Amino acid sequence: IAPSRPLTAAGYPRGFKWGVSTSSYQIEGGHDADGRLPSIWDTRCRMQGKIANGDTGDVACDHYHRYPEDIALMKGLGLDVYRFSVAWPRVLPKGKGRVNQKGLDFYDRLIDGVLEAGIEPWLCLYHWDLPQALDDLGGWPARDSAGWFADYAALCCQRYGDRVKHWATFNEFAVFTLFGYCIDWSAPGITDREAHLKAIHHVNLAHGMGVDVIRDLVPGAVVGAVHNRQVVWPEKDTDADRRAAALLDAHWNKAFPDPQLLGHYPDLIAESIAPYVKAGDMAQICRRTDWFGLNHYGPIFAKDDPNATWGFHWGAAPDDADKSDIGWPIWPAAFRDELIGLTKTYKLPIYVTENGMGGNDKVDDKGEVNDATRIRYLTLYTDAMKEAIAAGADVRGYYVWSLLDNFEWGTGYQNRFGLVHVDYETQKRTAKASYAWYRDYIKAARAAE
Ligand code: GBH
Repeated sequence: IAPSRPLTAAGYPRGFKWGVSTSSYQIEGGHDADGRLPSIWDTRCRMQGKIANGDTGDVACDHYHRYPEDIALMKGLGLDVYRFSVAWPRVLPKGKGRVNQKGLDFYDRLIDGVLEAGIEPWLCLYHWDLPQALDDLGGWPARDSAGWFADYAALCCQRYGDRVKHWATFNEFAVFTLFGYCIDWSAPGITDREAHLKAIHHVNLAHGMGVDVIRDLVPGAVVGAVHNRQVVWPEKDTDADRRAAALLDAHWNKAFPDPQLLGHYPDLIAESIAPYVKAGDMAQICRRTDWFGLNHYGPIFAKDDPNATWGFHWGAAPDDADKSDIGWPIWPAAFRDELIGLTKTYKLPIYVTENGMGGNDKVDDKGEVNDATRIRYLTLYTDAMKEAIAAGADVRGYYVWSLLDNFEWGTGYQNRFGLVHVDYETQKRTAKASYAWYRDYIKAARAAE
C-alpha cells in the first residue's frame, strides 16, 4: 500500500479529525435519575468483589448533570469530534416497550450543546450497559436480542438522526462478549462456551440489523463500528502458549470484523459457532460500513490454561517491556503495524476511536496535574500513527480516551485515563498537562493544513 492522499507538513491528510471519546456508564452517574433503570453494570457493581474498592457508576463524573461544563472543556481543546454513547436503560428503561422521554431529552440537550460548541457528535449505540431487564430475558445469548437492539437503534435514529450523522453500532464487541461470557471480567460475568458463542453470533446479527436501521432512518448517515484490535503474543515461546495466542487472536481481533466485513467467521471459531448460525444470518451480518473504528492501547499476551473456558487465559507482558503507570505495555510499533494491517485487510477508512493511557494522576500542591507519562505515551502513539499514514494506512481521525477520568469498569476509579482530572469527592475538574498538550497538538496540525 502507498499513501493515498497528500500529507500536510504535520504528517496528516487534510481534514483529519481530532476528538475525544467517552461512554455513558463511565461518566454519567444519575443511575436512577429521571426514570433510568439498572443496566447489567449496575447489577455487577452491587455484587461482592467484582469491582475494585466496591466502586459503582452511581455518580461517576455526574456528567448527567454537569454536561455543560464538560462541553466547555471539549470546546477548550478545539475538537472536531465528540464520541459518546447512549445509555440504553435511560431511553428504554426495560430495554424495550415503554420509552422514557426524560432520558431521550438528556441526549437532545447534550447533542445540541456539542453542536453549538462547533463539535461533531459521534453516537455509539452500545458501550456495554445492557438494560438488566433484557439480561433477565436471556441477554445477548438469546437470539431475540438482535431484534431488541434494532428497535432501540430505530428509536435513537428517529430522535437524533436529524442532528447526528456519525453512528457506531457497538463499542468493542470482543471485549464485552469475551469478558462477559467467557472470562468473568465484565457484566454479566458468565463463563460458559455456549453462552459465549451465542452472544458472539447474536451481537454480530444485531450489528448487521443496526446498520440497516441506521441507513434506512438517517439521511446521509455515516455508519461504522468500533473494534478493539491489538496483536496477541504468546506469553512464553511454547506450542501451548502459541496455540492459546492464536485462539485468543481469533476471538479478540477477528470474531466480529471478519463476519461483518469479509462475510465469514475466522477458521478457529467457525466450527464451534456453526450450530447457532441460521440460513441467511451471514448475509444479514455482512455490511460494507463507511468506516472502521479502532480502539487500541497495546499488545496483549496469552497463555495456555486448561481450566479456562476455552483453554486460554490472559498472559503477562515481558518484565522488561515499557509499561504505563498502571502496567499496560507501551508498544507504539504494534499500533503502527495494526493500522497498516487493517487498511490491507478490511480496506475501510480508519478512525482511531480510542487511544490513551491510564495512570494514577494526582493534583499537586500548586493545583496542577503533571501527567508527563501520558504526554509521552500520546507523543509515541501519534508518531507511530504518522508512520503508518506515511506507509499508506488510511487513517482519517484520532480520538483520545478519554476526556475525563472515569469509572474504569472492574478497576473502579483508581485508573485515570482523562485529559481532565476529576475529584470524585467534589466533582471538581482540573485540566491536566496533557490537556494543554493535546490542544496545542491539534492547533499545530491544523495550522499545517
Ligand atoms: C476500552 O476497553 C473501553 O472501550 C473503555 O470503556 C475503557 O475505559 C478503556 O478501554 C480503557 O480501559 O492486560 O495490560 O494487556 C479496553 C479493553 C481490555 C484494553 C484489556 C486492554 C489489557 C491491558 N482493554 N486490556 S493488559
